[in-house]
Amino acid sequence: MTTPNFSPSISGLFGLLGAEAQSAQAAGAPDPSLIAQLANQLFSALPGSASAPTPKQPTLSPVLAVAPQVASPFPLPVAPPTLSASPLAPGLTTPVGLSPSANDLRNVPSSFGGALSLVPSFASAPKLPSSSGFYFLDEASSVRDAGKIPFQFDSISVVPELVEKHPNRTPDLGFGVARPFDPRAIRNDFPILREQVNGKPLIWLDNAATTQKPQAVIDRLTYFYEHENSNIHRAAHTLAARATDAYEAAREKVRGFLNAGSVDEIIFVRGTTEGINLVAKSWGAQNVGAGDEIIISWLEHHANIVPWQQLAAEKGAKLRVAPVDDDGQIILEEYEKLLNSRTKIVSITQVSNALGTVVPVREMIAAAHRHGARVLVDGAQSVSHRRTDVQALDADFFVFSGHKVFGPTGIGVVYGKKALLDETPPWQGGGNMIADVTFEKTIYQPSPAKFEAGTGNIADAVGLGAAIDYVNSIGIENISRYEHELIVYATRTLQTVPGLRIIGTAKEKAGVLSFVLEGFKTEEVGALLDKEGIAVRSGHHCAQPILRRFGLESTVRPSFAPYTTCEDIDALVNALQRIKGGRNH
Ligand code: 7TS
Repeated sequence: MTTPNFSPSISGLFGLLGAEAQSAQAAGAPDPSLIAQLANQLFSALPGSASAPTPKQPTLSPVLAVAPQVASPFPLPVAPPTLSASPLAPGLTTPVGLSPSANDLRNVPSSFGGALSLVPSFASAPKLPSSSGFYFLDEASSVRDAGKIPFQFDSISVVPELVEKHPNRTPDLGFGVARPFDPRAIRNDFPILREQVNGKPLIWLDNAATTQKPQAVIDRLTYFYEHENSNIHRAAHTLAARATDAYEAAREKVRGFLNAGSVDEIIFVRGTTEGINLVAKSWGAQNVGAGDEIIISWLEHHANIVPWQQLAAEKGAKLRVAPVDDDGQIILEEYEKLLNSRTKIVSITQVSNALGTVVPVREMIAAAHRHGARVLVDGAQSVSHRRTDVQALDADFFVFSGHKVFGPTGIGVVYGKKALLDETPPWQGGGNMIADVTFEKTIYQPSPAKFEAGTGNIADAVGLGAAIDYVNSIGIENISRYEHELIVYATRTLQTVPGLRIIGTAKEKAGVLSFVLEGFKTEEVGALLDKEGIAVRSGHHCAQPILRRFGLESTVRPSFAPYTTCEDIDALVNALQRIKGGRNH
């Protein structure tokens, strides 16, 4: 076993605890009292306690520093462990190999303030029985999630940001930690993941195109059609009331999910594409004129290029494009140079669907606002990976698709600031959006009805509400944290495939990796992987300009979700090794 390279203060702690813990591990299930004792020793050494050796520098979780505990069935050449650990879980860490249960941790003192996260090192130990779990201890030092913790852990970390955020006992820590985070349990929620494809178990790595649907969403749709189905708002009968209640309850769930100020700011549309078109063709048509400028970036999906191009052509306005560097990150200084008093709107993605780059939209919005421009954020690739707070971002418009966040297809959302929506004319006219119609004149409803002409996608809006409940039950922060580790793991292991080049090397990435494989067309790689039951997207991902920026017409793109496991990534890497090896022979 490789010895983790811990900082001196922590290696002292390991010296204290490591031998016992590791021998317990070697002997099989560790003695619960030993675990409690170890945990007590660990926590008595916390900064702030009398005997604590105060760490000189924040100690990183050894997430990437620990050798695999269980031999991989795949002969996967893994890069030597390094201490480039995730900064997400700083704090004290236990020795490797602990397998605590809820009861074992009952005696942990609460001097640290009430939040403890048990973080297994799944990234470095992909064959552990489970991959992740976050548990929180309350002030009384009992584990909130009663019962055995069914995982083996490589580390236990006190998470300072949680302690700060939740200094007092908080029944719900604010982001739904109702159940342990376990990708395998999450996977079981998705019936389609039990499918066989070409005689192999399906490995779904095309989440950026669409996510799979949990049973809870499927059941909610069925329930709607079995018990609630009606058109909404119009008829005064029981089912109309049920359908209307369900639809409006979904709107409230979306409001909470985005942290919008009011449900009046939430408009249901078909998806991101329709949402951007709505803004371009209503707000844009009203506010963009000849000589005005619209800014997008090189990272955009075609859905965030074409509607603006059309608007610019129609109005005699100019489309300007913020460039990216060789890592695929927007060059902020160049972006700022594009802003001026003629800039009417900036429309930018929060996460690139082709490269996975996370875009610093908050800073870009602030800069645009300094020049009096409005900003639309395309959240299609961000909402399922990180918390969205439209008020904190100060976004003027924010759009996303339900199907990319475990909801149904055909439903999406436009968030718009209320004052803006009040001034914006409707896009489409028809039923549902009017207050009064004569042949001379129509008076419109206020937002959101003003923008929801005709019978909307009622059932799927309700399904999206169920998807949001589902995400909340896992906790979006838990998802972000886990997927960060997955990306780190996938980046490292994919690079072991000879001739594989990752496209897009931004510092911060979410959900997506893109690559090309020397000697193979991307569609060939996609087809060969499909034979192994592995679904990835190969092609231009509807983002041709950014791929051409890298001299490419297409890439292979695996993309991740909380049900993705390190085994899925291993299977991908092994299949690629075989594909490459086969061609070499
Ligand atoms: N914006 C971004 C950033 C996207 O990734 C997508 C879809 C859209 C807009 C359009 O969303 P829609 O739901 O209206 O189609 N992206 C992808 C993809 O990457 N592969 O398939 C669809």
